[in-house]
Amino acid sequence: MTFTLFPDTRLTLARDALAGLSVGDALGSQFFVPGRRPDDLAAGRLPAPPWEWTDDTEMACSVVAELAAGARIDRDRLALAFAQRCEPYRGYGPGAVRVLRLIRTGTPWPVAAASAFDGQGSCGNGAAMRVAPLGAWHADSTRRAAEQARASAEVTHAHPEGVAGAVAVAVAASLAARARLDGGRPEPARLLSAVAGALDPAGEVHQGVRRAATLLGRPAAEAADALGNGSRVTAQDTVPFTLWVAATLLHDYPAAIRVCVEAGGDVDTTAAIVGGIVAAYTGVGGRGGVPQDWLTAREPLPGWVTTPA
Ligand code: F2R
Ligand code: MG
Repeated sequence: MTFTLFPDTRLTLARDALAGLSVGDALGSQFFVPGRRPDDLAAGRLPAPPWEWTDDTEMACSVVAELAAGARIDRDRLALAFAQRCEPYRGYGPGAVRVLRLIRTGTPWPVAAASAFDGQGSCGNGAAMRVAPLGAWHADSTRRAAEQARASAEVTHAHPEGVAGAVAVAVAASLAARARLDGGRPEPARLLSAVAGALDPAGEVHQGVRRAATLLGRPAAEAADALGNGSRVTAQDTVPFTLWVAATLLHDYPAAIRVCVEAGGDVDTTAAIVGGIVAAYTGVGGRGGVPQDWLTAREPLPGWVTTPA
C-alpha cells in the first residue's frame, strides 16, 4: 500500500522518536553514576532530575533540525552542524571529537571521516545512535530511510560497519513508524528480517541482526551475551542487541529501556537507539509510550530544535 505522508506528520513522527531517543540517552547515562543500580529502575525508583542528555541527543537534534529545514540530508550542512554544535563535555567518542574538530577547522568531511582510526574510518556506534528520528521521518519508505541514513552516517563514519549500523536502525524506525500509522504491530522476526534485508550480507552488523532473530524469545541476558551490549562502543557490538530489544518490546517503552539498563555496557547509547525506535511506534505518553514524568525529568532539548527560527 502506498500513501501520502504530509510534512507535519513526518515531523511529529521524528519528534516522537527524538523524545524516546533523548529520554533513553539521558536516563541510561544516569547508570554510569556510581551507586546507581538497575534494580532501582525495575522497582520504580527513578534517579533525581535533571537527567542530562549526551552526544547521542545532541547529534540527533541536528539530524531532526536538518530534516525540518530541508526534508533531506545535505551532507555538507549536516557535517558543519555536527561540528559547530559539538559540546565536547557531552561524552563524545574520541574519534568523533577529532573528526568534528577537523571539520570545524576547515577539513572537508570526506577527508576528516576517512582519516579516523588510521585510515579505517570509524565503526563506532555514533552514526546509529542518532538516526532513529530520520527513520521515523521516512515511515513511507524503508529504501529512502536506508539511503538517507547512509548519507547522515558518512559525514563522520567512513567504516562500512559504522554506516551499516545507521542503516539498520533507520530501517527499524521506519518500519516502527509505519506500523504505528497502519495500526498494527510487526512480528519481531519479520522486523529483523526486513532490517537484515537492507544490509550487505557480508557485513558483521548484518550477521548480528540475523543472529538476533535466532534469539527471539530467549532471556535478554542471553541475547546480550551472544550479541554484545555495546561495551566495545562499535556498531557491530551494539546494533544487533538493540534491534533484538526493540523488536521484542516495540509496544512497551519503559520495559524496553529497563532491559537496556539491566544489560549494562554502553547504556546511554543502547537506550537511545532502542528508545528512538520504540517511541516511533508508541509515541509519547499513553499506554506503552514514553512516560510523561520521564520526559519531564530529562534536561530540556536545545531551543534550536524545539523552536527553530
Ligand atoms: N564515549 C562514549 N562512551 C564511553 C564513556 C561512557 C560513560 N559516559 C562512562 O563514563 O563510562 N560514548 C559516546 O561514544 C559512542 C559514539 O561513538 P562514535 O561517535 O562512533 O565515536 P568514535 O570514537 O568514532 O567510535 C567509538 C569507539 O568505537 C571504537 N572504534 C571505532 N572505529 C574503530 C575502528 N576502525 N577500529 C577499532 N575500534 C574502533 C573505538 O573504541 C572508539 O572509541 C556513543 O556511545 C556515545 O555516547
Ligand atoms: Mg552518549
